Amino acid sequence: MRRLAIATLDANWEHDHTVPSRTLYPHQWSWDSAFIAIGLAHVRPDRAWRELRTLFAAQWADGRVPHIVFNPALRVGSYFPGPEFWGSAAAEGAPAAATSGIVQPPVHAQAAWLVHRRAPSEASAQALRWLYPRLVAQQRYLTGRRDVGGAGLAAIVHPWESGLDNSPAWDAPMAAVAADAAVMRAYRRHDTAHADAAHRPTDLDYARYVAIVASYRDRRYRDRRYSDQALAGWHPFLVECPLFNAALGAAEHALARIAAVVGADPGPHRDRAARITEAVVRRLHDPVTGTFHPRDLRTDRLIPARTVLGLMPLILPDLPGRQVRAVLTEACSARFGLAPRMPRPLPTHDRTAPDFEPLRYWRGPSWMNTNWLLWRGLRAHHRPDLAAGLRESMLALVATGGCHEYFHPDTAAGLGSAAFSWTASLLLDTLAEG
Ligand code: 2M8
Repeated sequence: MRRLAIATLDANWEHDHTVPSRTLYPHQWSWDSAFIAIGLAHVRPDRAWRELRTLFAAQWADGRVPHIVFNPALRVGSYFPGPEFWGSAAAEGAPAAATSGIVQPPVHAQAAWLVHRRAPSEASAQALRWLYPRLVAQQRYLTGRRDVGGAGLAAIVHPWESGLDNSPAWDAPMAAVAADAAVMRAYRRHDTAHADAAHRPTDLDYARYVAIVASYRDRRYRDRRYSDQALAGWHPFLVECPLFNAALGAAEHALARIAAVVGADPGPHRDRAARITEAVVRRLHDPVTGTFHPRDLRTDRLIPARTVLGLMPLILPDLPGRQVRAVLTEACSARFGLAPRMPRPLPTHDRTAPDFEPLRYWRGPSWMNTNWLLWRGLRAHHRPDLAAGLRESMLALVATGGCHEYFHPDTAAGLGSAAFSWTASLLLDTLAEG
């Protein structure tokens, strides 16, 4: 399995970054690169740092780290929506490289810390010194311009920013976005040429994805908080996501550790981490369901769907005991099946829900990254029994399905891309840290 993982990562290496998949995602993706660096640290540490440096070289002046950095050498049409659709060059403060204008969960500080901790050296300390101000700027952007709700959390402006694109969590806010599936006749989807359409988002989903991007792009991705351009006034999709904000808080914990290495003050990071955890609990925890839910800022209501997103605040090391227990109850229920002995890792959606779809992307299949995050959270909260059960099931998943992008949650049959980078890299980390 280790050999398969290394071969997958080597085959997906593209001169200064790793593509998530040669067929489906041939450019550089933001949170993929963070997960990839974590695995590369075990086998190709220089490349792990290169991966993060390449991504942050495309950071915008306002601190946003774009979710895609486009490879200019690829032909037009190698991914949809491509650089011509995003039009980043027209936006103020965009880098020279063509990028998207949206972000993904900020798991990069955590990744940088793990890469350094794996083999601390003068070179890794130097890499941290380069990254530290950039990671701080990323946090500043997210907790500043993106604090649309005014409570100290970051709002996502597109389902793609969550990383769980078509999660049932987004059905309600997406239903309010005006779009017609027929507009997709004007475009050529790239994903359905490489993967089964029944395993991917629908055309109506895509029509809405495109409409939300167009709305943001046409305002040149401006998102000042207080002005006539404030996102709250016009943007069709604004949500506080539990995974995204748990990553935001965990990043401050990682930055506190990084600060100590680079000679900066860890104190402000610890303070910010505490404030984010408090806000995640206050804004996103529902004492009735016991789990966390996204908050739709357009209605100021919690979104009722119980998806794997609701378990992700477990990655916050300072999550209060009451919420830790509640999340574990949810994770160990029939909805998700966490146990000291479990045949399969957690699905991405509540197995008992009527809209659970075992084959469709983020609406049911098991993914390595959400399970890896939970595994880390279980260890942080001293549940070695559950962490061990989950780890075994993750290894069995890849042993059965290979380094696929996602997996049937019962059979472990591989779905999507057959050579997917973060499956390979997180497998390496899971194997190493047994
Ligand atoms: C998927 O998202 C992209 C859009 O960003 C797509 O569907 O084309 C998601 O699984 C996302 O989490 C991931 O980062 C990306 C690349 O692997 O693919």
